[in-house]
Amino acid sequence: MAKLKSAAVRDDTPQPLPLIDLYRRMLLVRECEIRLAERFNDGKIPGFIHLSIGQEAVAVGVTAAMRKTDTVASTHRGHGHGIAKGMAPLDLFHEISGNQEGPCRGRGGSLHVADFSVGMLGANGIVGGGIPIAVGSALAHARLGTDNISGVFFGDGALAEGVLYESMNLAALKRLPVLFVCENNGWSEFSPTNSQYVGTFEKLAGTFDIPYRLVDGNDVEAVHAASLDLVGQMRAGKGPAALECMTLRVKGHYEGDPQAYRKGVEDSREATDPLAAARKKLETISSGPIVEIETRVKALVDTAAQAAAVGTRPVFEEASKGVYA
Ligand SMILES: Cc1ncc(C[n+]2csc(CCOP(=O)(O)OP(=O)(O)O)c2C)c(N)n1
Ligand SMILES: [Mg+2]
Repeated sequence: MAKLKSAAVRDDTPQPLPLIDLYRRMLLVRECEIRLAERFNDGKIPGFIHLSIGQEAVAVGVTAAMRKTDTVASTHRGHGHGIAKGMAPLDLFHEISGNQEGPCRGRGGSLHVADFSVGMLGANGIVGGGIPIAVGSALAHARLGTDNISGVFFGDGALAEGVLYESMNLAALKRLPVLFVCENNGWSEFSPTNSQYVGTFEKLAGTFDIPYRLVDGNDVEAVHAASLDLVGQMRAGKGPAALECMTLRVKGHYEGDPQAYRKGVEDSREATDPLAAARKKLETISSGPIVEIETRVKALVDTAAQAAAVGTRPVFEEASKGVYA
């Protein structure tokens, strides 16, 4: 691999972010998704949406350890990853509404929303589909001689996908700066993941000699601290790393999922709301800034949702424009 450029610390290299800022970012994700659910239930959004409510600490804790020029690839549950990586709520809403103003001109929608301007390489409708994309992006970072890194979010359902193994192998072999982030919520669509996968992510990482960390995925500070640590090592040229975040999918697999399969099933996860937990901790310091932040975030999301509601609808004649290069 190309040698990294000299290790002078760039001034956009993330430092530990205070809890209040992490809370603001989680709230932005949560408010955007609450608004998306409302619009979906009003029939205003084409296709399906998969919400990450309850899992915000993973998206925020990880991306807060990244620069704008670092890249992330995502999953079918990708809105939070995009917002946390720096997408503007208005851009997200336009894209998911299928509007021309979206960063993919409305062609990506919820399942393939991408915004390269902030390093969001895309949500992905294929389980595990983002993983090799992140490895390719890490290869590009290395070939260009930068110390940018690449991250990929995937669910525990992707642990049963062969593409993960090939990607981890290649990243380890070439010492590529990829952070493999498993969002372990115990569910793979409508089935408990333990009915589909016999191993563990820890053992898998060990197979490829990839350093592995396990964190409480509902504790944003824990996710952030572990991510800063691993990303720092990756920037120093130490190759890929693996982070497993234990979390809870609060809602159904998709918005509107009746969840009959979940009835009477004891969820193995504690129902800890990452936002409530962060807020409780912040309140012990001072409650003034919290309320101010909540008011500002809600106003921002409201304004964005209203603007996207009157966005430009696609024109049929242009359907194939921008699709072929
Ligand atoms: C290759 C592939 N197989 C099956 C599906 C159908 N499918 C959609 S989501 C999902 C499970 C996802 O579980 P996980 O990866 O843990 O993510 P979570 O939904 O829990 O966030 C499946 C099997 C798919 N989209 N792609
Ligand atoms: Mg899952």
